[in-house]
Amino acid sequence: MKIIYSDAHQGHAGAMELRRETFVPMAECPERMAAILAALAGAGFDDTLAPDTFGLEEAGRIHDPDFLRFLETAYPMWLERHGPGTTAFARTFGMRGMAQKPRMDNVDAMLSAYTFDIFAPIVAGTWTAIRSALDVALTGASLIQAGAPSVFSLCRPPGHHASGDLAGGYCYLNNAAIAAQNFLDRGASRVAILDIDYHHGNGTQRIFYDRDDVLFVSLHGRPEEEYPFLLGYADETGHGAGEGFNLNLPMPPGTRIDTYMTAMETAAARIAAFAPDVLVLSLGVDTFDGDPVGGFCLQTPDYLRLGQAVAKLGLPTHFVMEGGYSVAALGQNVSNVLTGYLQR
Ligand code: SP5
Ligand code: ZN
Repeated sequence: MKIIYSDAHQGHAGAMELRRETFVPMAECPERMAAILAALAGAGFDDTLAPDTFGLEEAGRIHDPDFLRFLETAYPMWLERHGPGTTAFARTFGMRGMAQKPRMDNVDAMLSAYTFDIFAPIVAGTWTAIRSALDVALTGASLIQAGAPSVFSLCRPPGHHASGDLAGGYCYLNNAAIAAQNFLDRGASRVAILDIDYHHGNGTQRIFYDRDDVLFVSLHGRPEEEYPFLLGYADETGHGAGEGFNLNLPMPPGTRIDTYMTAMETAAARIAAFAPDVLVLSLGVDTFDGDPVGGFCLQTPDYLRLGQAVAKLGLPTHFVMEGGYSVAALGQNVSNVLTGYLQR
């Protein structure tokens, strides 16, 4: 399996996030990628490929043009307004009930309009990293389109919390959604996205909620107690033409592999019935027992079983990296998913 990867994410570093009452280095850090690459190399995955360079047209199929302009210009505008040595953040968020078009010359207004939480920090290298993750995702999609049975796009930053015009949850562009749309634009009729990150993929859900050409299935910590709190309930099943094409499988804190595999079987049955041309797998391993952000209890060998369950679907599979924050274990966990997949 080819691994698509670029070092160009590394400048998205030093970004801070709020934990309790202090700012701490963001859990979503560059060291995650080094840990994954090391574990993959150790497991014999040595077919690593640098991404091709794409423009923003493919991203524009999913994201709003002003939102893209915001991501590109936010940091230089922030520097000019607030000075160096700082992380750009929103101080307010959208206020329901009145139209709020941000002035595109006001970075604070843009941050307020185009981010939905306090987990979308922007530093000097953020835009370059966002662009590289886009290239990594689209290069993977091209390889599947050219006939590869499976590809791993090792994207950073992740994407599944981002929607058409909102960044949040460490996510800026929705890499998996852009890849899924790219498959459709290049001739696929139906694409399924299976999201196994610990958190609900609220961005991906929102992007495809009204559509029947993309099935979105998500396994995650239930929103009663887990981020993103407002979405991820089982009764969110799609809208209009998309009714029945969104499947949420929320699970309680402390979920272990037996419960998780039961949900995987439900997901697999729905995906098989949809009969997609291709599967995009939003791969988060923050379901791991020792993950500092997630709240499930999956063990490292369990990830082999997840990979095997994905392989059983028998579909061309585009793995797209999402979350996973236990730097000590996440490499082996990711590697186990891919190894389990190839074992079938
Ligand atoms: C892509 C992805 O995994 N984004 C996750 C964003 C979650 N941010 C919220 C962090 C909340 C931290 N709570 C710590 C709970 C400790 N169990
Ligand atoms: Zn997550």
